[in-house]
Amino acid sequence: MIIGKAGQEPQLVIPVGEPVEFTLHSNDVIHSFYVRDFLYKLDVIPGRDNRFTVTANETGEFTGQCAELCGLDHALMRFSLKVVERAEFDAYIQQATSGANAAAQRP
Ligand SMILES: [Cu+2]
Repeated sequence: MIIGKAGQEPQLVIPVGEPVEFTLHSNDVIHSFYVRDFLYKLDVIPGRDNRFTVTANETGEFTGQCAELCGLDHALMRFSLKVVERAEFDAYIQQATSGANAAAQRP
C-alpha cells in the first residue's frame, strides 16, 4: 500500500495505455473522486465501494480533487494523478514498495 505524507499533496501514479481499476471507499462522509482532464467523477459513499476503470491515453500530470462539499477540510482534498510509461511505473512501484518493506521491518 502506498500512503501519502503529511504536508505533501498525494499523488497517484498509473501506467499509460493500460486499464487501471479504481476502488473508491469512504470511512466517513460522501466525497467525490474527480479528475478534470478525465471529464469524469464518481461519488465515494460510506458503506458502498464504487469502482471504475480508466485507460489513460497520454502521459502527463493531472490535477484531481474531491468534488463534493464533504466538510471543513474539503478545500484540502486535492491530489495529482501522474500517467507514466510502463518502465517508469515499474520503477515507481519498485521504489515505493521497497520503502514500505524497509519501514515494515523497522522495530
Ligand atoms: Cu470534499
